[in-house]
Amino acid sequence: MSESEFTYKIGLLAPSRVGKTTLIASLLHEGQRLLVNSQVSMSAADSPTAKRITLTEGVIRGALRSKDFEPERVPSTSDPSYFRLRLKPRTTETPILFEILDYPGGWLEDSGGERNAAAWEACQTFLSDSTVLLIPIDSVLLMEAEDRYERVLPSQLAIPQMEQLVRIWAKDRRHNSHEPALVVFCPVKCESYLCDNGGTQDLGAELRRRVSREYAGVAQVVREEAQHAVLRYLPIDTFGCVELKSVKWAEDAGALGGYKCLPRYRVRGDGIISRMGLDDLMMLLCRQLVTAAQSHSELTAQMNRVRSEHLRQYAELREGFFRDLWLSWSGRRAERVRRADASEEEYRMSVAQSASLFEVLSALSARPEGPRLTYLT
Ligand SMILES: Nc1nc2c(ncn2[C@@H]2O[C@H](COP(=O)(O)OP(=O)(O)OP(=O)(O)O)[C@@H](O)[C@H]2O)c(=O)[nH]1
Ligand SMILES: [Mg+2]
Repeated sequence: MSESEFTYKIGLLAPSRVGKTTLIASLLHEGQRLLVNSQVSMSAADSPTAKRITLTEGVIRGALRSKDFEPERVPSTSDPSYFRLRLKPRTTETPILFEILDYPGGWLEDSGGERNAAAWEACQTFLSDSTVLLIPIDSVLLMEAEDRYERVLPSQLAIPQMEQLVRIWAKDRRHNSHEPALVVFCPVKCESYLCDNGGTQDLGAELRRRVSREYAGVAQVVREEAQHAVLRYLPIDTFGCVELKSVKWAEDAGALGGYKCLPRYRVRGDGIISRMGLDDLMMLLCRQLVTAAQSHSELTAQMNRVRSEHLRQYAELREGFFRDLWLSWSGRRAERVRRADASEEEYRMSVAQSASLFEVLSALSARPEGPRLTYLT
């Protein structure tokens, strides 16, 4: 990681098996697709990230080869890991790094358990430091839990745990109210409830109603603690090529609420992934990230300007005949001038960085928002 790199943290908040890892792995693809023909490129910033993305993709593509998609064939995350994506303008050397922490969602449910309490602590620090919070939501669980199964929702969606973490996050945002703060509620696995990506029924309004109902407490916490935070709603298809065939509810003493939801999917067509909503997510992230990066770099530029002016004045300050003679003779004056020159150069560079970031911002936010993206009211 280079020193001038601006790192932007994106926090993901969801219990196990919702689709965090799949969502993160899909972001790189979408970023690259979105930036085709632009002055900006996106790539995996390190080899572990590249490896994790290709591994996840390989498993998913394999699972979509058969006629039926069996979710259990995709393994859960066992250890926390950082995904780092680099957004880089072609014209300058100043990239932005997107850092996303992926962790076993089970840790959110039981605070890391006995063995991983310390590691979970570190995950929570990362989450509360993140300017953007993504909340992936299991649409199948939410839409299929009727009648007697509805009571599993608060615990299986980990709503109380989420409210706690979101409160900490929102308090931190309030302390940094000059920075943008964004929460995106992202229903995933929603291919069978929306009709704009191969689905046959339109239950979009019902999905949204249920998200608003179940996550009302989470949204309330954000509004109480960080009034400037923006809450958006964006259903995402990371597969898009599957159709829910059936859902069974099995009694399971180990499952929160006593029942486990077991969905079965049919693979549509040739099982070619057809992502939807990720372009809007990428655009939202970039807009927020670059706005923050820009204000950060403008601030740095401003600080460098003040410092550079101060150093120049100091370098040129006349302090009386004998003192001036000593300053010149001892090389102190030359040293002051050197420092002022270096600082001026730093200032010029930080101004150039602001300009290049603005270039990225315009390239990315030129896209109009898609119809799936709305505000959570
Ligand atoms: N139908 C459908 N299935 C999905 C989608 N996204 C993920 N899945 C499946 O849901 C299961 C869980 O996805 P993961 O990405 O591993 O979930 P996770 O949140 O990382 O889970 P943990 O690692 O246990 O925390 C896997 O079988 C995925 O293939 C989606 O958009 N649609
Ligand atoms: Mg995972």
